[in-house]
Amino acid sequence: METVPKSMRLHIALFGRTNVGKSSFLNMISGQQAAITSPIPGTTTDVVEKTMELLPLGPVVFLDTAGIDDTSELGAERIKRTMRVFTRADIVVILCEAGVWGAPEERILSEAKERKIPVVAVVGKADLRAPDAAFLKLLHEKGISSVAVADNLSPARREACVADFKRALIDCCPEDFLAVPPLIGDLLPPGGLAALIVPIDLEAPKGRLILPQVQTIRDALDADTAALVVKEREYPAMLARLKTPPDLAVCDSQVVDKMVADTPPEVPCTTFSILFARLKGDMILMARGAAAIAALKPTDKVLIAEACSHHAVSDDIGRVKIPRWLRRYAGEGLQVDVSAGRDYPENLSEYKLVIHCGGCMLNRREVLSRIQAAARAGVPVTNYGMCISFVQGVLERVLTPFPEALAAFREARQAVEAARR
Ligand SMILES: Nc1nc2c(ncn2[C@@H]2O[C@H](COP(=O)(O)OP(=O)(O)OP(=O)(O)O)[C@@H](O)[C@H]2O)c(=O)[nH]1
Ligand code: SF4
Ligand SMILES: [Mg+2]
Repeated sequence: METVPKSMRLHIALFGRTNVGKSSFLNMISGQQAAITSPIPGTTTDVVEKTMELLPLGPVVFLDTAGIDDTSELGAERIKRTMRVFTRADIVVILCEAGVWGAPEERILSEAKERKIPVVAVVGKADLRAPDAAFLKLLHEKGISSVAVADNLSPARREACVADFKRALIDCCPEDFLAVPPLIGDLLPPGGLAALIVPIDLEAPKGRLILPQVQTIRDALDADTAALVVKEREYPAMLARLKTPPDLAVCDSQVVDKMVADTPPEVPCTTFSILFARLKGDMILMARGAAAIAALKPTDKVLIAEACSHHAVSDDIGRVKIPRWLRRYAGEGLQVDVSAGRDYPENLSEYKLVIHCGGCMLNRREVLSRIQAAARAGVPVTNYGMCISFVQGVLERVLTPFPEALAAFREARQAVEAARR
């Protein structure tokens, strides 16, 4: 289970005051010394991640954070890092002590509420002071289910505590973790065939396929269908060999123009990027966002947001190719900024468009959180794949398997054209 990518795990974030017992709780749940604990407040100084299999929930990752009330010299920076964890939390756990509920707990609760993240309270150090009826009532009134724990329980009591905690997690676990949205299986008839067109270029890792391609193959197999994997050069010859055409063709966005040219018009086709926009993000919003490319002016600013700082190659897609295509489309003066890794700018309002990468290293909530940040600032957002398909003039063709997204794109495109007249 250690091989499950982090992005597919339920992210459970532990928040609370310094010294409240966050790291001790993580160690108790994992049955390991995953994080350092000590009586000195401010022991955890940065986010500690612990992946594990939490049955029956499945693969999860716990995020232990620095105390939210850290007043030390470096406290402000630590709190900033802690607050950033909200962007990738699927469930927020507030660690507190019985009878102690004040500004730090309210801050965590309001941050979670604003982001619509479910909350569970863990009342720690229950051996020193168990939560009384008044405290439990307070939590109940706030709509938070709670579990009382201590770090020195007998194995049987510990088991019972862990079971209570799991039940609380399952009760509030976001729907998409219990029923993961489809990737490709629903687009194929039973026993159907998908042609997956995968370029093997300089950016392709040596000796293996990349995660989105592997996940797509696996999803096709899970749906009792077949996947034919082929490079773009061999694709036409492979099509000619088939007795009946594939039920769906899917390609890497970089060869989308060639795929569309080679695919018979009656065969639906799309890109990996669009499949993942549906799985991870808001496909309709991103389809709408792609129309904003048509409105770009040479003096505008665009943000390219890469979710990880992978090693950039000379003809990098995000840093070189997309800016080149966009400038060709909108004018050479177009300013293109790139953000990489977790440093997603807080102020997005100066941008006319955000173009996000596929986000394969992010979980669904973090992708949605980034999309929402742009939407909140009134900035259209799309992704690499939709942007490339747009500038190549084939976005409508690759959106046809998704009528709602296609309609959203057409509507936004018409609005741009109308505004121009
Ligand atoms: N008696 C008792 N002590 C506990 C319990 N849980 C934690 N402690 C003690 O409380 C102190 C702080 O525990 P940590 O787990 O390091 O607390 P933390 O919230 O991670 O603290 P920071 O990382 O500094 O923010 C340690 O001395 C622990 O041994 C508990 O259930 N009962
Ligand atoms: S799609 Fe985004 S998260 Fe995935 S490798 Fe590329 S930059 Fe990183
Ligand atoms: Mg700690």
